[in-house]
Amino acid sequence: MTATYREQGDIAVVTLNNPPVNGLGYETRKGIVDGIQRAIDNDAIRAIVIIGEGKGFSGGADIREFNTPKALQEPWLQTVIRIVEDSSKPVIAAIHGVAMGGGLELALGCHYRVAVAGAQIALPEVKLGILPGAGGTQRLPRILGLEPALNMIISGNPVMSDKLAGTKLFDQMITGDLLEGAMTFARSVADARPLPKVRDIKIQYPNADGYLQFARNTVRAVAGPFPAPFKCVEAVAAAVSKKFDDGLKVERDLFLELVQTTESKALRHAFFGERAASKIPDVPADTLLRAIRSAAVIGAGTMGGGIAMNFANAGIPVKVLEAKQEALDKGLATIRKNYENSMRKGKLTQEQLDKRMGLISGTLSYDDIGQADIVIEAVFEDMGVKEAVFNKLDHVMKPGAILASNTSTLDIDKIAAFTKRPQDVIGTHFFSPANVMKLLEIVRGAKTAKDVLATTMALAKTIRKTGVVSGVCDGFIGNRMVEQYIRQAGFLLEEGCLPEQVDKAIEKFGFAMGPFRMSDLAGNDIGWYIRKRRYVEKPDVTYSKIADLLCEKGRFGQKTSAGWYDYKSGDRKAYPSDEVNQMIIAHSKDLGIERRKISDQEIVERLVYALVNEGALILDEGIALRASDIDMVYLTGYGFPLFRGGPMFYADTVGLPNVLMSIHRYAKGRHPEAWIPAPLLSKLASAGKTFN
Ligand code: 3H9
Repeated sequence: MTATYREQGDIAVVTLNNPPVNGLGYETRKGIVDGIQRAIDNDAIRAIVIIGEGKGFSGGADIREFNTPKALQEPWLQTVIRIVEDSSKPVIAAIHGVAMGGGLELALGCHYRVAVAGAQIALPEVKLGILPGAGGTQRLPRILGLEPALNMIISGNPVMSDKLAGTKLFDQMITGDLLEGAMTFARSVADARPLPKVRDIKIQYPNADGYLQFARNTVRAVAGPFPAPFKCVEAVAAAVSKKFDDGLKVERDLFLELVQTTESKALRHAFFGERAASKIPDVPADTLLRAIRSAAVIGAGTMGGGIAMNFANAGIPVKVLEAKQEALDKGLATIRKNYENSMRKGKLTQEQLDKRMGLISGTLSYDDIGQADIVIEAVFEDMGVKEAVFNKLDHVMKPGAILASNTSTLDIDKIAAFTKRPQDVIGTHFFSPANVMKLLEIVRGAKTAKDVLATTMALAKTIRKTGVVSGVCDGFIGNRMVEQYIRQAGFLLEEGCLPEQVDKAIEKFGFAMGPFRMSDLAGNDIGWYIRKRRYVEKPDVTYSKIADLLCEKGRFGQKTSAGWYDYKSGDRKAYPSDEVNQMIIAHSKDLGIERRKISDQEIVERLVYALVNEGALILDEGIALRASDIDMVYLTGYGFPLFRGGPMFYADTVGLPNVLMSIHRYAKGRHPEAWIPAPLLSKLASAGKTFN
């Protein structure tokens, strides 16, 4: 049973018991209704307490049920709450841990609410692309007031119960045992009539219309492609202007509309995708972890410094090793400068800065790092250099230390073979800037021990990253796919596009930055270096040589004030470059290509479907464990638009047969070799299935 009923003297206790977060799924909703009915039917019962088992009161509607018939199966949440509110005996919500979404809405339907300190109170629906659909937009403004309620609903952010003590939301704060306190409170109100109902409270707010108009304008400016925030304002406006039941109807209609939107489905996909990514089928959840109490980073460059900051931010002492004092000093100074920038922006206090800098120390000697629980190398991307580092690490690191490489493309198994302890070697591929970007690709070598993998996954959470496991292949998940994307971007230039057109088209699709602006930011020389190695190893792979010509001119991007675009000093804005555009046109001519006008749709499809097709190969080969892992890589590391849910989810929404048809069409173009449909894509498309 996911909601149980019991009687303790004259009080009935309905306990929500639907792990992990007491989601209000069909069975639980039914259990609540049954419990209320039994309590009403028993004359000996004077009041009813609803309480949550485990972590909290309730995390809200069971989002796994959304878009399934169960979600709307009666009693749906609005019905449950009406039954609670109409109960002839007082119902008291006893809150701890979390009361979120439908959980808070249920509590708002109760006649009284008591809580312990430290509970997270929120209506976070907007973060899932929906709005509170069980009275939250109507009741919260009544009980908390228009402004604080609207802020909570639009932001979705939790407020701690102690902060809300003293508002009408809580009738009593309980210290000590919650159930005991709630029952004592229940007895104290058992005979009070009439029963207080939040629905009966009048919203008092002078010039509410003016305030709501201000809210609409603000939300419109910041919500981007997401429809939910604006609809939240509309629902709250109905609470102000309409009778309670009419307001509920407005809320319900808007909820049902939003729950069907692709934006909401994408957000829910990302929510579950993030949690799914931490589960590795052959690594049990109770695997004993290695303790990570100290860390070391080899290399104080941009990457090494950013990685070290992650440890310091999480309170873990970290030693940074460099070969030369000058480089070490420079690296540590950059770290300090980054923290000072955060402090200037008000994100960090002086005390926090001092504490974090106090956790970071520099060294020139490998002997100093031997006792670290984990060491991450972030040295130059060259197998010879890696070999030297791992030989050294094998020699100095204590037994059981995790030896990690931040390589973005090199073979982790080869790196592991430089040591006598390949089971302790793993890839931790951070994304630049490493102290900011959410993604951490965790590369599992053939011999990586399960506890090393589980510990590294847990570490990702500690340092607030989204950890995604990748198998070993050239480029792992993210860069292997992006290579196909960049490859298409190059072909598009040869066939008729200019960098600005490609960037604008894909940015309009929702990418944070197009491929050419991105490449200018990262440094075109990095790709050049990788291509020189890659295409020697794979001479059959076709690619546009324009990027090489660009680098031969020394146009490495923002750092040289010239790349695919021109840059002015002190300004990161990209200005189209006549020189580059002429070079592109001349290159097409040299290749005998008659340039043509290419539509934005073709640009977007070629870039995105190139990702999808490679993603399908990666999935089929088992490099990624699940399609949503690939989506998480792209959402958290490559600026793929969140409202589209990641490349694989996006392909699902377009329809795999449609994606396949386009791939066949592009295969008739100049580069059929780049458009060989992945067998998994063909298989799923013909079976009418999806990746996710
Ligand atoms: C709603 O209520 C709509 C109503 O207004 C109207 C209805 C008509 N359902 O985050 P964690 C799972 S919309 C199902 O790692 P934490 C999660 O997938 C809902 N499952 O834990 C994971 O499963 P697994 C509004 C859920 O302690 C496990 O719980 N509510 C739900 O760090 C642990 O999750 C929200 O948006 C759910 N509602 O944080 C709340 N929530 O172990 C969303 C979680 O299999 N949830 N799971 O991977 C949260 O913000 C956090 O999960 C919470 C716990 C703070 C509750």
